[in-house]
Amino acid sequence: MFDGLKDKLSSFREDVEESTDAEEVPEGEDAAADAAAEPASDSAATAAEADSAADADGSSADVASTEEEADEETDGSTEPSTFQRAKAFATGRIIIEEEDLEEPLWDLEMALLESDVEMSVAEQILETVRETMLGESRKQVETTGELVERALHDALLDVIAVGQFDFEERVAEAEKPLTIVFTGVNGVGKTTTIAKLSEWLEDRGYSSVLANGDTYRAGANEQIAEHANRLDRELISHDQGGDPAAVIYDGVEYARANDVDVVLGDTAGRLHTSDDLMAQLEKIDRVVDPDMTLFVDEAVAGQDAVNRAKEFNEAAEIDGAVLTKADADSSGGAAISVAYVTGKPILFLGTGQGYDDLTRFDPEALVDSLLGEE
Ligand SMILES: Nc1nc2c(ncn2[C@@H]2O[C@H](COP(=O)(O)OP(=O)(O)OP(=O)(O)O)[C@@H](O)[C@H]2O)c(=O)[nH]1
Ligand SMILES: [Mg+2]
Repeated sequence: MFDGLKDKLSSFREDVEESTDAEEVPEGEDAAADAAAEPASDSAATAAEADSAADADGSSADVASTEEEADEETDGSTEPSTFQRAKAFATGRIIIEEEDLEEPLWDLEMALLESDVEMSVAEQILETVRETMLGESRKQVETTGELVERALHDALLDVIAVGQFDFEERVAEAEKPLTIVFTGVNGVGKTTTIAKLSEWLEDRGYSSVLANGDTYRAGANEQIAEHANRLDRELISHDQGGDPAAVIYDGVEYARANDVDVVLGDTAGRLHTSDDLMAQLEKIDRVVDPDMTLFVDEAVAGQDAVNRAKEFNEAAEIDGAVLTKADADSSGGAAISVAYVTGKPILFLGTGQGYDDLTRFDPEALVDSLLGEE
């Protein structure tokens, strides 16, 4: 999952390390040359100065004076503390200039865009990375690699975690029945997600009923009935051509009468531009007033999925999103962008065709995996 993006983020880390290393060597040599050229009464001290300047990042004067103090303090003692701390400070000290970042940041932006990260999201990530790296560049004893890692971690988490809430807690606290309606374009995995979520709820002790608001597509009743049979769930459906709002309403009535916790309302695939079908969604909203409307799309659709999430949210407000087929997605662009662009969280990832292939979306875990070693 998201392997392409993982590789690109790891190249960014290498790029920054390389470009700052390249910076440090000539600066160190310059400083050493300067130090050597200085008139000095004690040539040994000058050599030490030059050495430590070459080790560090060009700030020869500071380092040398710290080292001299340190030498005095450590004389006759096994305590390495001050000198070693000073040395760690000198070598761990990172000065990252804007120009060191220019090229790696440009490459990072290209990599994000190639991975289908939405433009405004990529820009936001870049801004956070730049601010973190320049603003705190003088932080002690942190290697360039660690600094890049932290900058990327914070930048990604900032955009990915927008609007996150704990879905399970929301279900636990909601007045029952809780009604959830699923929307999205054709074939993205709405019906499959409903079946998976019904199983997910069952595993956590919540009963659910399926209501087939897809009265549009031929074969939709049969398809969802197969899931209901396999999972042994009740299905409420009307004939093809019926009113989807009426079906979901009946689902809610059934749940009330039978103490069922959650109503999962399916709908036909539609484009946000199909006026008739969008009017149906409005009617569902009016008649049923669902507690949650979840937008479903495929992670593999990348930028298209991001645009559709935005358009659906504008046409008929959503509360969250489910990204399916994440198992087949290497770009990760939709997973990174949807929450930032819509202001609504991704709640689940579909990770396969089995009923158990539904994973709670955890922004922190996603960032860790994107920045992971393997
Ligand atoms: N690999 C993979 N396939 C999935 C996933 N979710 C759904 N699918 C497959 O995607 C196809 C379409 O799924 P459906 O659930 O029928 O999609 P839909 O949105 O209900 O489609 P319409 O009702 O026609 O709009 C099926 O073959 C599913 O098995 C997923 O997370 N991973
Ligand atoms: Mg369907």
